[in-house]
Amino acid sequence: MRPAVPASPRLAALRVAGIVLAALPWLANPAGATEFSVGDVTVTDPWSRATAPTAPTGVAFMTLSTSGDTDRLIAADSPIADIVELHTHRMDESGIMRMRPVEVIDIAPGEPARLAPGGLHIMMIGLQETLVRGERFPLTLTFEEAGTLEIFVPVAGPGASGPPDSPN
Ligand SMILES: [Cu+2]
Repeated sequence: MRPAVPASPRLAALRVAGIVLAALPWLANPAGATEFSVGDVTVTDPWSRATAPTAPTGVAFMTLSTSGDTDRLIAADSPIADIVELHTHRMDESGIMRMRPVEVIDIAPGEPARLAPGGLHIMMIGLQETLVRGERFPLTLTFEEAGTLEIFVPVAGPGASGPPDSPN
């Protein structure tokens, strides 16, 4: 068994509301967080944002943690996009935040990698489908040590700042 992720007030509220995450085709820990695991690596609360029908790109966010040694996310892939890249945001010379591809995303023991708006994210380029709020899409993550893991990413509203069930 892996250590449980601490419950957040949001997730506690979800349980009170009687939303049964366990009925969905992904793993839910007792705290109600959405989790996927392979080897020592756990992916917690993946989410994405709805896109306009003509949008060429989409993003995915999540937290990556390891219960063992250091690992690295080295690739991502999805049938809904032509290319999937690992990205971060960096300030350019003129003070504008711009996205940049990164080769890997490090996951150190006790230092989860938090993919979130304004920072690290997974970029889906050449979207083959519109990302619709309330739906989810498959995403395959490849870790250097833990190997390959397929997750399902729930889609939140277009301006969401967190997973679909959080108050936006
Ligand atoms: Cu990006």
